[in-house]
Amino acid sequence: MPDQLLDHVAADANAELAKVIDAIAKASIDIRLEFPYRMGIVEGGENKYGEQQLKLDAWTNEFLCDRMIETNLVKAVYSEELEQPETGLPDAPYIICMDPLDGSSNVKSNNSCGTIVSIYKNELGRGSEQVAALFKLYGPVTTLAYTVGKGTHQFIQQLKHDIGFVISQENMTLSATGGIYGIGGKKEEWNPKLRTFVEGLEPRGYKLRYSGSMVGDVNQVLHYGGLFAYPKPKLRLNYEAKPMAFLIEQAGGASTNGVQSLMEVLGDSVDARTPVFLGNKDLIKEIEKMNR
Ligand code: AHM
Ligand code: MG
Repeated sequence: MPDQLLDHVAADANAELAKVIDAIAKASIDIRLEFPYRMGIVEGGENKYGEQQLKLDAWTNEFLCDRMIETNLVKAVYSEELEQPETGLPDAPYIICMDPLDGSSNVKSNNSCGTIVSIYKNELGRGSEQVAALFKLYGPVTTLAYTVGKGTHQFIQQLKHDIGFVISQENMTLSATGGIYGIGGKKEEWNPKLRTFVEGLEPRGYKLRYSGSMVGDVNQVLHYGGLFAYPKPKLRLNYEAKPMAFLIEQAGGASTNGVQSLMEVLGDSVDARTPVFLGNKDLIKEIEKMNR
């Protein structure tokens, strides 16, 4: 069976980028095999954000770093779980930022989680300088959505007969009607204008669907349209916000930190956190207008 994901990325970008994305995709089977084995086992340590690290967070981080570096196409991997970037060949073309296991607080209860990856050429830059972004969702099946700036495309990992990522949706487009909303954190952390805006969503037809993992929640918005937000600056600009903004914008949506597109925000450090709003353009415009 031809490798549909590899061929798609090679056609939309180039063979080298396709090789890196393919290595990330192929790591999914091993990652999933570790879930039942390491589920709920606490590492005992904390990551650089002072959050408890699961055995699975640490294992997935190391496994993915190794798979990326061994392509010889990755110069450095910055990760939510690493104090210092993991380095590869100094002349390799790509720089990666990743959240190896997003939504790891969902692991204990067997709810969805995923991997988020952002890829730059030569050096880290603004979101608009990403050459690719992708997420994998470890749900009932593994899906992968990627963009290289030519639309957002979804693949499903087939396990029967031939293992491989098979295209399931090309050029995903956020639905303009209906839609769902999912907002993380506590209402008391939102400003009064935001509270009023959120209260107005259901009368406008939006339905609450919130999973507790950014990958799961953004994926729902990609499929049904609407809004995902985490207004308190908890989520990470480089590891979570920028790649998801690229994927949503390439599907016809928009992103903001409340004031400007997440694709243009310059954080004050590689580990910076940011408020995140991702979804249909009209909703994002309203949020920015409200903050002016
Ligand atoms: P993680 O990368 O450590 O899992 O943190 C990110 C996750 C997101 O997936 C999700 O949107 C958010 O944290 C939920 O956090 P909380 O349960 O603290 O509100
Ligand atoms: Mg995360």
